[in-house]
Amino acid sequence: MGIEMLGLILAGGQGTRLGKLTKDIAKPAVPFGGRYRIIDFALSNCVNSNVKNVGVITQYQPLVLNAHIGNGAPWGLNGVNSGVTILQPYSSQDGSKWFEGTSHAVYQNIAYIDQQDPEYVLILSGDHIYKMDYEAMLESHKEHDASLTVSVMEVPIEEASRFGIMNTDESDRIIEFEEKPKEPKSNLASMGIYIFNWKRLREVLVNGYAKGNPMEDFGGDVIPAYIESGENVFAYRFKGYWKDVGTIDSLHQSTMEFLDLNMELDIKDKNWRIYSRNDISAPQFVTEQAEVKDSLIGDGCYVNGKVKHSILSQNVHVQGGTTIEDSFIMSGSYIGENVTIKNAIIGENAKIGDNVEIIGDGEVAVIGHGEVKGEHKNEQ
Ligand code: ADQ
Ligand code: ADP
Repeated sequence: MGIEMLGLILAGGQGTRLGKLTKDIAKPAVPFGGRYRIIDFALSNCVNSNVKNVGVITQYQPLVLNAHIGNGAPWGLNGVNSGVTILQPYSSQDGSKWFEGTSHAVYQNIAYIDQQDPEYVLILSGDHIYKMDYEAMLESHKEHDASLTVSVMEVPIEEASRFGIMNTDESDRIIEFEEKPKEPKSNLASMGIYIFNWKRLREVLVNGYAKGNPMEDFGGDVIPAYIESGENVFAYRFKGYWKDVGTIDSLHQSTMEFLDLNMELDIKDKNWRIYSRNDISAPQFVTEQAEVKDSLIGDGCYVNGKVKHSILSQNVHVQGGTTIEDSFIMSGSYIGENVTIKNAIIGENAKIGDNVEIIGDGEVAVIGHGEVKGEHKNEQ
C-alpha cells in the first residue's frame, strides 16, 4: 500500500549566485545560523508535518550534502515507516545524464516515486529558511479538491520579478501565472512549494515528453500548462518568515536577522524544532581579554578577540587583537591576530593570517571554504 504524501526536495541547483560558497558544495548544504545547513529547514519541516518519506534530488557537488543527510537519523527519518533517499542523476536510456529544470528532475525519478506510490507529492526547494506546516497546506489542497496547490506570499513589488507571480480570484483559484516576469502584474509570489496529485502530474510529465512538449520546469512549463488546461490550481497563503537564501546578500541578511532574539522565525520554538547533524566539540572558551556582544558562539570556539553582532559556528578560532563585526564565520575557520572582519561571510575551514582586513564595503565580503589569506605568526 502506498503512502499519502511523499516529500521531494530539489537540492540540485548549482547556486552560482552564492559564488565561492557553492564552489565545492551544493547550495542546500551551505551552513546557516551557526549550527545548521540550509536544507535542515526543509527536512525538519517535513518531519514536523508528518511527511516521513522524503527524496532529496541532487545533482551538483552532492558530497557534503550526502554526508550531512546520511541515513536521516538526526531528523528521525530512519524508522520503519520513514526514510530519506538521496536521488542522484544517472544516465537514462536516452543517454541524457543531468537533470535539466526542476520538473525534468522529478520526471527522471518517476521509478522511485512509483515505488513509494504516494497519493500526493510535495515539491520543495532545498534553499529556503522558514518553518511551515505542510499538513495544513495539504488540508487546503483537499478542501479545494485541487490538482495543484502553490504556496504563496506577498513580496515587495520591486522584488517581484525574481519570482513566479500570479493573480487569483476571490476563492484563491490561480487564474494567471507568469514565471519571473519583467513587469510583474501583482506582488503575489510563488514560494516554489507545490502539492500535486501524483497520478495527474505523472500523466502530464509523461505525455509532455512523449509528445515533444517537454516539461522542463515547474514555474516555466508545468504551472502554465495546468492553468491553460483548466486544472484546479489553488494558492495557499503562507504567513511568517520565509527567505530564499540564494544570493550572498540574502544569506548575509538572513544571518543578521537570525541574531535578533525577537526574530519571527523563533528557532527556540519547542513545538517546531529544527534538527541538524552535529559533531560533538568541546565547550567554547572565551578568554579574559575577549569581548563578545550580541553574538552566537558555537561549541569548540576559542575567542581571544572582539566579536560583535556576529555568528561563529563550531570550532572557530579567533586570536587576540582581532575584531569581528556583522559577520558570519563558518565552522573550523582560524582567524589570526590583529585581523579586522566586518560585513563578511567566511567559509568553512578558512585560514585568515595576522593583520588581514576583510571589510565588506557596500557589498558583503566573502572568503571561500578552505581559502587561505595572509600568514600566521603562531598558528595553534
Ligand atoms: P527558482 O528558485 O529560481 O524559482 P530554480 O532555479 O528552478 O527556481 O530552482 C528551484 C530549486 O530547485 C532550487 O532549490 C534549485 O537548487 C533546485 N534545482 C534546480 N534545478 C534542479 C535540478 N535539475 N535538479 C535538482 N534540483 C534542482 C522557483 C520558482 C518560482 C518561485 C521561486 C521561489 O520557479 O516560481 O517564485 O522558486 O523561490
Ligand atoms: P542560481 O540561480 O543561484 O545559479 P539555482 O540553484 O537556482 O542557482 O540553479 C541555477 C540553475 O543551474 C538551475 O536552473 C539548475 O538547473 C542549473 N544547474 C544545476 N546543476 C547544474 C550543473 N551541475 N551544471 C550546470 N547547471 C546546473
